[in-house]
Amino acid sequence: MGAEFLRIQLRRAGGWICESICPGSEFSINHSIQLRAFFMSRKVYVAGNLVPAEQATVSVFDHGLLYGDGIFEGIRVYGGRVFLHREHIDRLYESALAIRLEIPMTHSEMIKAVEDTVKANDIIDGYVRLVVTRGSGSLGLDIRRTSDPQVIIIADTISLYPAELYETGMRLVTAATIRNHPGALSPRVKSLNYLNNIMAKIEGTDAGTVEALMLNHNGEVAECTGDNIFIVKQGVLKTPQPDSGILAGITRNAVMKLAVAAGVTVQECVLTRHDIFTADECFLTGTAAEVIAVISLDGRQIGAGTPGSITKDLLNRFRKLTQT
Ligand code: PXG
Repeated sequence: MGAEFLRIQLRRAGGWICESICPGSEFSINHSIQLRAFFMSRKVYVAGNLVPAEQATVSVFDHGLLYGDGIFEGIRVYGGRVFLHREHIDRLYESALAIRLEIPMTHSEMIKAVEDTVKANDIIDGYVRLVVTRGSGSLGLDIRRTSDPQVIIIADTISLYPAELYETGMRLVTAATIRNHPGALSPRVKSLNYLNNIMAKIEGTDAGTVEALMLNHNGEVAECTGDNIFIVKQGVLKTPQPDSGILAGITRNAVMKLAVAAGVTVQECVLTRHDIFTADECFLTGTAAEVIAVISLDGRQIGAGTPGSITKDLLNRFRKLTQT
């Protein structure tokens, strides 16, 4: 749906009914209420200013759009506080360094801009999407012919995995699509090109799961499409090392620290599908997911087929951390 079309719909007199979408129907009314709520209340940070969402635009010549040339962060807000803010901003700047993108703001300016955006949108519990694009340029790859990297900050509510999955645990399948080879584009860069993960996510969706496991170029376990993976075997917590071709997740790091504090041994090591099949417990971590149990992989039940005790304990500890 084009922005101009949305604008016309939203400006229509007579109570915001999107007649041309589906005249007078419940869908039309609900849809228009949602659109109005989004556009009327949201303020988006773009080009150094907080502007109404409908005015938040970037050029079609921006290389973020033309080539996926840029980086992003997904950050949670709990109780009005930006969670692990410094860690996310540090990772953003590391991604920028890796792709030779100069962010036109300092770390502290970025932190303030995120906080201002959260406040302007009255977000108490929600989500921040922070995007930095290469900026607009010519129809060619040369970064020297681009200018004005764009910093975009969107603060919104968050959509999580269905609540019952936190009780039951989720099923997982392995995607045929492998994770990007670290020698091509390092998965440690949270780049605007997520097609690798999206292709794997489609495979999960086709198989009826909400996530999919991705292996690396060596056939070892890497991570899921938007979450890191852990197993528990004989009381030891294990997770693939960053070099195995994964995003070094901020939640992953926080959970490893919580585990150590709880007296659990943590190992970063090579894991295969066999290790997952034969684990006592398995769970995923991510900004959106927090900590969520996995109860089967490719039709093989993991452990007792229910969320394990260490998984549940770490979820509790993590939730406490988000509230402190
Ligand atoms: N691996 C990948 C490939 C991810 O994209 C994680 C692991 C977990 O990292 P964090 O730092 O979040 O613990 C991610 C994060 C989204 C969305 O909107 C995706 C992520 C985070 C937030 C939102 O799809 N992925």
